[in-house]
Amino acid sequence: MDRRTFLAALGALAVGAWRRPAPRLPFQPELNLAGRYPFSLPDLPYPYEALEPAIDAATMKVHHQGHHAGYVNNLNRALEALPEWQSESLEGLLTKLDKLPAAQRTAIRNNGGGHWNHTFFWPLLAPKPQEPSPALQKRISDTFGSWTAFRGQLLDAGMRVFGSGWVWIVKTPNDQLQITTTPNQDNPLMPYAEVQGTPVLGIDVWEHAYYLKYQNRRAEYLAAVWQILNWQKVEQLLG
Ligand code: MN3
Repeated sequence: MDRRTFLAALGALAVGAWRRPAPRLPFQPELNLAGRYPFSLPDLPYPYEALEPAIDAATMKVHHQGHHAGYVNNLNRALEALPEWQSESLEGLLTKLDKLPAAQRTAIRNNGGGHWNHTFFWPLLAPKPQEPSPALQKRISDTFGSWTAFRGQLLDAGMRVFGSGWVWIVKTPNDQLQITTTPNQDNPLMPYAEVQGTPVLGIDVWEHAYYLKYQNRRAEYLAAVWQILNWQKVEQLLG
């Protein structure tokens, strides 16, 4: 090896050692909703009664102050034991769940998912009914056949969730829109999700989201939620 080849090889080695590859993720979520540890309960973007009659004030209050607050507290408790993970964003934690210590993984999956999902959900509901813009209607119709077909597919998917879970519209890493569902507090950011990607719409279909007003009538709840979806927010998330 002559001196020039040797120096080039040495240089390559040094560059290789210096540029440590970043951990590989399935995708980079284009959202940073919830900040970092210690996480806190965000205010609702409207008063508890603002979504009546579709969703009653009593349901909104217990859902926010009871359920959502519980996820935040339990998430913080799980992270107390993991100082090396406390600087991660919530999206970072959820996309890397499989890298977390097994002892805290389930708590962070359930409660981190719960905090993220509800923080995402609240602004997707609008106190004043909204018409989707022509551009959004076209984008949705191009993917799902028509606006009416899309409504049918979304609400059917919500009805088919067995037990507790969520129905989503996801923008996949290759920019396709897809309807998908997750059990419990899982979401499409997680490595366990059937369809991974950036959510642009999510609807809570846990009984706690509707039982006080609708009891077991999930179809009525979903039809009411459809009336108050914040299409401007969806369009903004679609980018
Ligand atoms: Mn909920």
